[in-house]
This record gives sequence, C-alpha cells and structure tokens, in this order.
Amino acid sequence: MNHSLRFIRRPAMISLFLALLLIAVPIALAATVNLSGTLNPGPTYNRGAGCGSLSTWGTAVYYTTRTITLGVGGTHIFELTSGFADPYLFLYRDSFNPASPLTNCVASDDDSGVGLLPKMTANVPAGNYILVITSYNNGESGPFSGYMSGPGIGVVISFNDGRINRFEQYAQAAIYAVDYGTGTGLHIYSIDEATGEGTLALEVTPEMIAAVPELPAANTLIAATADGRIALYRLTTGEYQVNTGPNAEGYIDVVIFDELSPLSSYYTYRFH
Ligand SMILES: [Ca+2]
Repeated sequence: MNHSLRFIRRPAMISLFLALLLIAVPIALAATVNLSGTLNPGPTYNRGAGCGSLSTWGTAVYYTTRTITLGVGGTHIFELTSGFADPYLFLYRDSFNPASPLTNCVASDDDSGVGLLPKMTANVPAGNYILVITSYNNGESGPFSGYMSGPGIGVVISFNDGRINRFEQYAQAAIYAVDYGTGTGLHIYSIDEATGEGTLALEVTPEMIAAVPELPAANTLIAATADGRIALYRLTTGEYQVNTGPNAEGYIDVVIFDELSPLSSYYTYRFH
C-alpha cells in the first residue's frame, strides 16, 4: 500500500561535508527470530478475509499481537510451523485496531504453510509493524511456534554521524551537539520528508543556552526557527526538548535529552 510509505526516510544526507561521516549502520543482525507463543481465549474481533474485506466466517476470533520493527525493507517471511487447528496471520503497518481490521493491513496469510498453517510473505519498507496471530475459525486457541525472517528482522538502524537522536530512522530532525570553542551549542537540521536531505534550520549558541536557567521554574523556550517548526526548550527537569513539526500528516516529533552530547541518553515520541 503506497500510503504506508509516508513515514519512510532515506538515510538522511545532512550536507556534503558531512556526507562521508553519515552512514546508517545496522548494529544488530538477526535474520531469523523465533515466533512462539499462545493464543489465549480473551477479546475477539472480526478478522479480515485477507486485507481487502471483512470475513463473514471469522467474526469473533481470538488474537494476539507482536510488535516488530523492520530496520530495512524487503521481503520478509512469517511462518507458523506448529499451532492450533487453523491459524491465520496478518501484518499491519504502524498500528492495529481490532475494531477496524482492514486499516493499515499490509499482508495476510491463512494456509500457505504446511497443512492449514500460515506462511506469510510480505515485501514491505522499513518501519514499525504489528503481527497479528489469529485463527480462521471462531473459538480457536492454543500454543503455536514458528519464525520470522528477512533483512529487516532484528536490525536496528543507528546514525553514527554524531547526532543525539541517533536511533530515529524516521525523525523529522537531526540534532547535533556542536563545540563552539566557548562552550557547546546545538545545530538542528530539518530532514526533508521526500528526499531525506537535511538542511541546517536552527543554530543554538552556548550563550543562547546559558541565557535560560539550568532548572527553569517553567519549561522555557531557548530558540526556535522563524516559522516555529523547530523549537528547543529547557525543561524544569533540566532536560532539553526539541519539537519538530507538524509534518505533512500533522505529526510532531519530540526528542528529550539530558546532555549536549552525541552520547546523551534520550527518548522520543511522535504525536498528532
Ligand atoms: Ca490457516
């Protein structure tokens, strides 16, 4: 589905002079991982008959889910090699809503494996996915086992060019600590959605950072771009926060970090 491409970035090209340093590095390779568990009786939903329409047979099936990050795109296989009577697999992009089971569905399989076991093949881009393990018939439950394999399984992409938000393949901005001689500042690059290219959007000097207390009484703006699309704050906790967006789909990325260092711990989230 083409709409599922909307969050994809190429490895960001920050600038020509940094290009040689900028490599998206797969830091963990595990081409095949175990896929075992138990489908327990519990909440039910009306599964799809594939991704295109709702089933009129599997109207109240149990389900269990696995969240999967594919670090690179390509053809991936999800196969159950043993299980309850008639398992069925679905793959969703970004999120799965059992009340809307056709939304975000990118692949499905019922019986392409041995007997009635599913073997789902999905050629999909890098990104976040939800694997749904469910059944053909209502009321089925029990243990299952199998595997997932493909180039993106177990691959975590890290940018090793010194950016603070180094594990965010789909970020709207890349945040760099910069030594100004008089102290450490930040250079924040805006990443173009379509091309993955970065443009220096906000330069924050050590003086601008020092002008705000280390532990302000309220979260305080340090600097922002003229259009307001990228903004740096000092939080009451002493942490820094960069907001970027909204992008074309209305999403704002938030990165919160402790130190002006590429080794800083950080966390990030995206909201609409
Ligand atoms: Ca099946």
